[in-house]
Amino acid sequence: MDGVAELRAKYLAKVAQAGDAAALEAVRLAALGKKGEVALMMRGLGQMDAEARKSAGPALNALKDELDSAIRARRASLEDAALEARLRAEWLDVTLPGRPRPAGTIHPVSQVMDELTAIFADMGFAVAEGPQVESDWFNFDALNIPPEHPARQEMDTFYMARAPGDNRPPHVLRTHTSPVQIRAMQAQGAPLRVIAPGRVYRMDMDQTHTPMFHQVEGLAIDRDLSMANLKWVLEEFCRAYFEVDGVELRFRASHFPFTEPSAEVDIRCSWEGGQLKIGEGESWMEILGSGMVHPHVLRAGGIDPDAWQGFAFGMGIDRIAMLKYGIPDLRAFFESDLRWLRHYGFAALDVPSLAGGLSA
Ligand code: 2NM
Repeated sequence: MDGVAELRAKYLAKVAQAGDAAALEAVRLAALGKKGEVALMMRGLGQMDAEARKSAGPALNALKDELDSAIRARRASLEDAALEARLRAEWLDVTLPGRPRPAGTIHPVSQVMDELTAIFADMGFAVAEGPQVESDWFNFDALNIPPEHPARQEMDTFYMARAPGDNRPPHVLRTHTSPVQIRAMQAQGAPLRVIAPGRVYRMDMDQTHTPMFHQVEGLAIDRDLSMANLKWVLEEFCRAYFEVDGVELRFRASHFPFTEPSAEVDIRCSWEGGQLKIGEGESWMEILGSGMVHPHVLRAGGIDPDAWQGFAFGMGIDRIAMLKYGIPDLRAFFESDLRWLRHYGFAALDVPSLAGGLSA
């Protein structure tokens, strides 16, 4: 039966030409599928006489087996070729050097905030945040700052506008982060340990002042807290932050409306050769304000001053960043000069931790 030879030649050629798995499958169905040409011929065997069937049957079976093997072989070689192409395309030279580090850096203020957070977290302080636009009650009254207090005068505070005819007291841009502490007292009650880092605003602009700067305040409330606990916390903080064991602090009596007694805290340092060294020398540098929280302030926070005491402190983040990292000019902090940021910025991947090194 010469049909077999023709089919064989036709389908072996098609198998060889099939360029991918889908084309090959189409060839397989056309030849060997239920309605394929080989199946049709096999069905034709029934109409043949016995003699013809005797030679045609085995020939068709042999053809079926041969085409089946050819298709399998072709499929295997197509798969090999596809894998080969993929390996060539996905080739990777693991000996290449690393990519250059990303252009962005962490601003010194952010770096120092992360350092502060790690140090105080280790002493059990959580981070609290609050709005930068505050009511005058949270920014002043709650902190025992009466309406006639000089800090309330227009010259220091940025006041928000009210709609014409609205005579309620205007909101302010917070002049310290203390309102966050009042909110924390009200929301969480006593005992409490929080720090409040963030932006604050005062109408002041010269060599050492910008109208927006960063402050961190700390507040601890518990039974039987005293200035001794305050002093230990501040010493621990300075030791960890400035990374020197021999820090020495000096407390000077002072006055703040929100604390009684109040103290300004100086750190022993030396300026020899114009270089600041913390913990040695004969100079003292003021670094923060502190005190025992005034009973009026505790009450504003919903805390009973006969049952609880609190200590609190506040310091300028920008200033302690300048001291630690040798940055000379405050105003450059907020100019977004890329050369300054590249020089004083920190790599995005070295996150400060007490275990891993704060500024390593
Ligand atoms: C300072 C100095 C002294 C202070 C007080 C409070 C509050 F809200 F808890 F009463 N927070 N921070 C405080 C005390 C801040 O900054 C120079």
